[in-house]
Amino acid sequence: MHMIRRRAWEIPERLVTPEHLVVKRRSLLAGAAAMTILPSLLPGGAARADVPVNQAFQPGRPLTEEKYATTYNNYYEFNDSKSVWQEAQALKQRPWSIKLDGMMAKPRTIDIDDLLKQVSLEERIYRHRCVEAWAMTVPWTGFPLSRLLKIAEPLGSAKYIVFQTAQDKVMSGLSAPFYPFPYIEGVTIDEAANDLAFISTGLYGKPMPPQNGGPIRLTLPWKYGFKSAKAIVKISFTDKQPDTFWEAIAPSEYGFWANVNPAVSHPRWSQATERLLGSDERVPTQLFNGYAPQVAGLYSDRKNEKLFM
Ligand SMILES: Nc1nc2c(c(=O)[nH]1)N[C@H]1C(S)=C(S)[C@@H](COP(=O)(O)O)O[C@H]1N2
Ligand SMILES: [Mo]
Repeated sequence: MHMIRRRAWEIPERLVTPEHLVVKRRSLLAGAAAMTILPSLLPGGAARADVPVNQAFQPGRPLTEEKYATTYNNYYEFNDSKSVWQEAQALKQRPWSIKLDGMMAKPRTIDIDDLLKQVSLEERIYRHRCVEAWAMTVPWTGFPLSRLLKIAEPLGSAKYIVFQTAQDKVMSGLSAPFYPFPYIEGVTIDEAANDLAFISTGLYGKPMPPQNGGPIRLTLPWKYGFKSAKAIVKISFTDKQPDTFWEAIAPSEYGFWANVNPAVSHPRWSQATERLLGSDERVPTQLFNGYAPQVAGLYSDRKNEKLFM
């Protein structure tokens, strides 16, 4: 049978698989090959609208229910209340372009859909750990940040990649005093090249909801959540460590590295445990959010830096 594979964001909402089928399909595939192309499960034999699930990333925890992950959000451009999802619907997701600049041979602006034509999407289930000690486990659709590095072609002398979030008139929090918008985040080129570093354009098999950072955001699961900038409009390459949003606000509380570590307390609270969204269960926090085997090597030469705050 000829099967048409559509990309997640091209799917009309009515064709998206209901959540209970997605979960069932995942457990069916649990023992299958590392990357699996999914068969049709839609009624009427319609082509499945999905991307391959990368089975290399097993979260070891139940998925957070979608309704919690999409209604409890940090997005200070809107407000600081966690209840931004309704207001965020006003952020237009298309047209959307991303400016690439700084230390690169060909600075340019790319349309998001032109970028997405150059990548293969996959789904990965990652744990997410906010510095405030809540956590979730969700399926992201996207592509490795290393792929974006290849497309952008920074100069060999660039040491950092910097992400900047949109500033749109529908974001009512932008006028709040005190916060140094735009939201800027960055990592080293070595961190960006690590296979865990991900650019996400979807969540739960659907286009990324605006409140979760649609249409395109960063996903760095071994770092506290604030490193994962939402609604990216600019990506720059530089040889200087960038002044990041939260570090500028409170350097002793939210450092540049911000790697998860249960043994290093935030100045105002312990990081030893985390609260799972939905169940409110408290579970132990893990070093690098449980991703130490993949990322600890990135830091072997940086023992004297404040890697964990
Ligand atoms: N632009 C922008 N990106 C952001 C934030 C923000 O306020 N603005 N909050 C960060 C924080 S603190 C966390 S925990 C995650 C939350 O992502 P989620 O709402 O998808 O759970 O987004 C991060 N990215
Ligand atoms: Mo966070």
